[in-house]
This record gives sequence, C-alpha cells and structure tokens, in this order.
Amino acid sequence: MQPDAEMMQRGRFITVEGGEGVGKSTNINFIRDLLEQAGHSVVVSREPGGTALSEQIRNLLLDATQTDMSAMTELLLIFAARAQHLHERILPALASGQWVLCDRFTDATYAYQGGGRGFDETLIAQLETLVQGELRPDLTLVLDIDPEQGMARARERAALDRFEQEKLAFFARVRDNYRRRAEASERHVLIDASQPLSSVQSGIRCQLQKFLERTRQEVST
Ligand code: Z5A
Repeated sequence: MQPDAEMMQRGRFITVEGGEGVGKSTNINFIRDLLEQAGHSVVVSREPGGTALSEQIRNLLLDATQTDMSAMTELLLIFAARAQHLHERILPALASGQWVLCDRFTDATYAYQGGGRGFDETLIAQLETLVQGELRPDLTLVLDIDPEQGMARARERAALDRFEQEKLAFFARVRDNYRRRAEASERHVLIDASQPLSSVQSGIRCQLQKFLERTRQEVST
C-alpha cells in the first residue's frame, strides 16, 4: 500500500487532557457519541492504563501509600504503561481504521512530570520518541480550569489519589504547562472548562466539527 493510502485508511488519534476535576471523564462519552454519529468506529481508552498490564501499573502510580516513589520511577512507569498500551491497543486500532479516543496521553507527562515535577522537557521528548516513534495525537482537547475549582470538583467525588495529594502550586505548574503547549501547537485546542457543562460541550462539539471537516477534506483530496 502507498503511504498516502495508508494514511487515509489509518484511524485518527484524539486525546483529552487537563488538570484535576476538569471534566475529562464526564466528556469522554459525549465525544465518543459525536464521533460515532459521524460514522467512525471508536476505541475509548485512558492513561495510565488501557490494558490489563497498564492498569496494574496505574494502580501502583495512583496508590497513595506509595509515598517513597521517586520521580524517575514514576516517569518510567508512565512510559512503561504507555509502551504496552500502544503495542496492545492503540496501534492495532489505528492501523485497522478505528479511531482512538484517549483520556490523557503524553501531554500529561509534559504537564505533570515536566511542569509539576520539574523534569527537563528534553528528557521527556527523548522518552516520547523512544516509546512512540513518530506517533503523536491528531487532535488534543485541553480542558482548562483554575486548579482550585478543579480540585474542589475532584474532592467532592472520592478519596484523593497519590497525585491529588500534591499542593495547589503543583497543579498551577501543571496548568501553565498545558496552556503553554496548547498555545504553541496547532493540534491542541484549549477549552474553557469552568463553564456549565452545556457550554463546555458546545465548545467541544464546535472543535470536533472542524476537525471532522478537515479529516474529510484530507481523505477526499
Ligand atoms: N498522570 C501523570 O502524572 N502523567 C501522565 O503522563 C499521565 C497521567 C497519563 C490519573 O489520571 C493521574 O495520572 C492524574 C495525572 C497522572 N493525576 N491525578 N490526579 P486521571 O485522568 O485518571 O485522574 P484525574 O485527573 O484525577 O481525573 P479526574 O479527577 O477523574 O478528573 P476528570 O475526569 O477530568 O473530571 P470528571 O470526573 O469528569 O469531573 C469531576 C467532577 O466535576 C464530577 O463530579 C463531574 O460531575 C463534575 N463536572 C464535570 N464538568 C463539570 C462542569 N462543567 N461543571 C460542573 N461540574 C462539572
């Protein structure tokens, strides 16, 4: 098959990002429904996680009793989970023409391990290339909210995990990193997630319609 034909047949990779309690889980099914209405077969997944092995790694990462985990161990576990997720789920789905919709991906690593923990972005970029090769999402919706408002939403829901125990300053750095990356790239779209759900979803619908239109044009030219 010619590379162009492969590209046309390949599914698209959409990620949803943002800080705590921003509404990713709430909006994932809404996004899946819009994509399915447009005629696409959609695989919904999440990171860390998405396969049996990667979900075990997720449990380690979120376990609030793992108070001694080093930042390097955390970073490498995240990429280990991602390697398995790509191998077992994401790459086969994209190759078969399915669309993959993922709750968090490597932008979260830049935001949490880069912005939050202070790792040099060059190191994250090296791991990104090692694990993903050239694969990057085709569209990333970054839901943006003041961390205090997001934490208040998250707190209402359940016991706090290992990440959620971090201080507000950590989440402020996470947010800054997401916003900076979103401003610097065309594949990211920033959505104001502080609004009522219906407004957030109008914004998401509008961005997805633009993306679907671009995809249709790519396939027809
Ligand atoms: N992590 C990392 O460090 N590095 C990485 O590379 C990756 C991840 C991939 C697990 O992620 C952790 O892994 C995460 C970063 C780290 N850190 N933490 N914590 P996760 O995505 O599973 O966990 P999360 O960010 O904590 O997700 P969350 O708290 O479940 O947030 P959410 O999915 O964005 O929010 P939600 O559950 O949809 O909504 C929260 C509440 O707000 C809920 O009650 C909703 O009904 C309500 N809500 C949602 N939208 C609205 C609006 N618009 N108005 C009012 N209320 C709303």
